Amino acid sequence: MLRLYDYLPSGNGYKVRLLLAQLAIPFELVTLDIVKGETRTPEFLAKNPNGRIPLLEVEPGKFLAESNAILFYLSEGTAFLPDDRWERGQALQWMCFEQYSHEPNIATVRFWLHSAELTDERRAAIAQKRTLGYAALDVMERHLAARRFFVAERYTIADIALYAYTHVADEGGFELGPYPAVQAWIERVREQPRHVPISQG
Ligand SMILES: N[C@@H](CCC(=O)N[C@@H](CS)C(=O)NCC(=O)O)C(=O)O
Repeated sequence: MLRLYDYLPSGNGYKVRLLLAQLAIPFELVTLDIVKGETRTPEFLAKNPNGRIPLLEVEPGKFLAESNAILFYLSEGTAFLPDDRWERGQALQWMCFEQYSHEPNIATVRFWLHSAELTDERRAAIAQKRTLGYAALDVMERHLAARRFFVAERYTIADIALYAYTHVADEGGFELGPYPAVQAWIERVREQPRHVPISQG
């Protein structure tokens, strides 16, 4: 059985939990507390030298890190990953956008405000991250203004990757009021079969 190393408030981890639920793939969940440094122990670093969750153990001793790589791996051959070469390229484009322009800003501010210590250095960095986070939301709003989903007009792993931190952006102080197309898309994602919330606790 697949084993997922995860931290339940994590949106990166949630992407994987959501896809596994929607594919109806059973898995063993191993939760680690990242705030207590549980992904930085020698035991965990032997599994993922980058010291981060999510981490998927696909078979004993064989590990895959990086949430979007895990989405890509799990969705191969399913309706969540387009077959068409151009649509696949677009899915990867949005997943790279998520990792470079969205997550480092929107997710990081949420983490700092909720789970981590808000040091002076982090407080100073929040203003710039807020500007960049809103810039990412602007890009999403423009793209979704005339579309139902990010790629191929249907729900794919690109939507899962972007939904994870967008739907909890308010927890990082991001106001979604000025983003009606993003809000409508959030609802469409939520209505997909076998949807599960980020935290069921
Ligand atoms: N690019 C990675 C980011 C993973 C990541 O930042 N994980 C965080 C939680 S969301 C983590 O494990 N942090 C613990 C640490 O850095 O010690 C992905 O998409 O999976």
